[in-house]
Amino acid sequence: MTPLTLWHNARIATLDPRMGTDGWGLIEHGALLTEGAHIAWVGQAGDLPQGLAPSRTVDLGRALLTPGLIDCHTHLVYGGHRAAEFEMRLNGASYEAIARAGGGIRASVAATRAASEESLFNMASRRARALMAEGVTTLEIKSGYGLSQEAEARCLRVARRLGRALPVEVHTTFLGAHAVPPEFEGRVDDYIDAVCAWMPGLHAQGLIDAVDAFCENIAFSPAQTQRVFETAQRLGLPVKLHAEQLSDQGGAALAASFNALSCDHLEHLSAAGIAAMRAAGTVAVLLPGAYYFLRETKLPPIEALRQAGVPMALSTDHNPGTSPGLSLLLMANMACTLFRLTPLEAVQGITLHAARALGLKDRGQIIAGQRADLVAWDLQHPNELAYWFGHNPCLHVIHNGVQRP
Ligand code: DI6
Ligand code: FE
Repeated sequence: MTPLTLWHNARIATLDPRMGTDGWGLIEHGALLTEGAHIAWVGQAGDLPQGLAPSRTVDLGRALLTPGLIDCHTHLVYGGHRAAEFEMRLNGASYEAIARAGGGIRASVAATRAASEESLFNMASRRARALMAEGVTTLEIKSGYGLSQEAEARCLRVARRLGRALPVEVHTTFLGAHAVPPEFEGRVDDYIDAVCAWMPGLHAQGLIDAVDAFCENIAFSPAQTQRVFETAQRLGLPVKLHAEQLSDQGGAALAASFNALSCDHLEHLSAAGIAAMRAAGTVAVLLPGAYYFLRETKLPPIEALRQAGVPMALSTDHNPGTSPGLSLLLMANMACTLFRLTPLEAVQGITLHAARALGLKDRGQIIAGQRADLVAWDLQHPNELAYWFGHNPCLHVIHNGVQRP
């Protein structure tokens, strides 16, 4: 039998709607038993099952315990940075104009191709550690700055290696259809052929958990996106989509027709897109960091998503062009201030709904049977997670039932 660990003297925000009526699922004098990597029992300390002999007992010192945070959309592996482009934008150039002139994503592609696997690993590892320091226990990482078979494989290998080297679970997403690399200039359909041709080999190497594309007027059309999705579907890989960020391309409805796990960005999402996502059970991933950094003014249709009951997740979208931030808590705060999410919605967005955006049902709440991914915070109430910013109240992180050093 796996030994039990008892974690006690905590206020626990379970996010279990069966506990209480406000959605937080708070347990005031909480205790929790973990068995290996899973939660075996959670409840009031006074209700602890009798006759158990935990092999270890940890006093959490009245900390607030929440599910581990999940960053479900990042582009963590890339070379260089684009501070000069930020400066150009502040001097009047638009993101689209810079992209069309060969800057933007392509500049990061050049820097990524020039970087060794070791240096990509070291840079991405520092970024992952910054996210983890704020309680991230599950992390999605996309490729998309290599854009050749070899460079995409290198980035995905780096992502896999991060998951082995660090106490965080990494989910990889193949985003070959992120931009057209220079060698395919003017031959966009040929590039899509290449992306589709690389996919089986990358998948056979165990490098892909999901497939994504950038469906946008400055990137790939719905018809090109569909070809990428058809290849993913043949390989049995789930899909997700950068959809409706800068314009309405009908990408969300297309993705929903492939039962996409998530559609991400969504500032220009239409009512038809919402209906399709709702019918398919597709999660809406909102990215306030990119909205903020591009100084967008068109808000995602939050109230319509809420009314439709489409789950809303939040993520950093960490990338060198449109969201160079590494704080998921800041995204929770911005989701409230910029998008008017409630603090409960914001916290669900970086836990429960972020798990669903990755197709994961075994985490995101503190319930018996779920993974023992937990964060102890120096906070009284979980609404403070969306309140403080520029300050890290994380005390301890428990990943797979083990407290991180
Ligand atoms: N949408 C984004 O916001 C990022 N990728 C995408 O498809 C931007 C990537 C970049 O500018 O480097
Ligand atoms: Fe993105």
